Amino acid sequence: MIVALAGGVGGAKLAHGLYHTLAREPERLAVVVNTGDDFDLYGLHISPDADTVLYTLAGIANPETGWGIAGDSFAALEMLRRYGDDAWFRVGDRDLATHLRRTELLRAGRRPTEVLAALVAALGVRARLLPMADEPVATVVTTPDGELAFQDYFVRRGHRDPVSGVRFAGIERARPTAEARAALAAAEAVIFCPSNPIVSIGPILAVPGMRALVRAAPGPRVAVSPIVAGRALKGPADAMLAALGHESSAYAVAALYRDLLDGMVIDRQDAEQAARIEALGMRVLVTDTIMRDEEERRRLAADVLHFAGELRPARQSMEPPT
Ligand code: FO1
Repeated sequence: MIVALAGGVGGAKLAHGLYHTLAREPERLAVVVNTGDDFDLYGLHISPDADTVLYTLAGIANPETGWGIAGDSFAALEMLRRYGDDAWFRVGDRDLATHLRRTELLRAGRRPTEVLAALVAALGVRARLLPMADEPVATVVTTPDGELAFQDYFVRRGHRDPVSGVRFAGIERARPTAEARAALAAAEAVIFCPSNPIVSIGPILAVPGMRALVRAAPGPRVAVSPIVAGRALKGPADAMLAALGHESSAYAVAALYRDLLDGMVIDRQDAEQAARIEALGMRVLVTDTIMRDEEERRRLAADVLHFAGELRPARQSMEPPT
């Protein structure tokens, strides 16, 4: 089993590359997705990061935005506008069906893990997609205007507010699911996708017990930096790292994960950081990490898996004999 930790568009892209690289056995891939971005709108439960990975693996993601469905229409949103709603969150008509179905199944008493599995199966995706927990967790950011719910900060206000703090409401009641535990216990490799380390991977690792499960995974743990040449490829990860007192660099991302990683993948543009990152106690692969098209997703995924394969003997020799 290859376990990927993902949130947001960058995470979905690498998960897609891994899915294709494991083409003959796609069921070997399990993607643990951030649910701290989940929220309720129009009485529906929306799980943006899960849906971004779902649509990307199903081959129906909107290629321009990375989220939402390619070629979707917005008739429902236009009608809501006529009723006076400001319709700040752009839910397409087909996307709306996902939120309707998810909400219906949740109200019928199914666990979020079961609901996501049903959506995955219906769209013909053969990898496992696993919410980080079945309990509700909500990312909240502190800004000069006070605390903001994540989608308010990110979408409604365009992630322009300086962030001085982040918390994950409800995290103390969350637990890794039986499915996530089983996947990590069987992991030949754990891949931290190039997702925001604070608000995408951060909530996953904050689930009580999750870090211990990642640390105990039998295979090597490898992260791909979402920061290239000091900048986030998408979203506010660079500004957020800086505002929270970190460097905005691949090194800072490696330092945040240092107790969990065997290897770090950084872009050629950051090659000069390799020695500093290795001094944190992990190996470094320098390669092209920017995924402009599907070919680049597959190539990066293959590089990452090959690198993990090289780290496997070192990791296994660290395991106590059973
Ligand atoms: N992101 C936006 O920037 N604007 C939107 O209107 C928006 C709508 C949206 C609808 C469904 C969905 O699954 C995701 C959507 N996203 C939108 C993306 C999303 O909320 C963020 O990218 C993530 O939460 C950050 O990982």
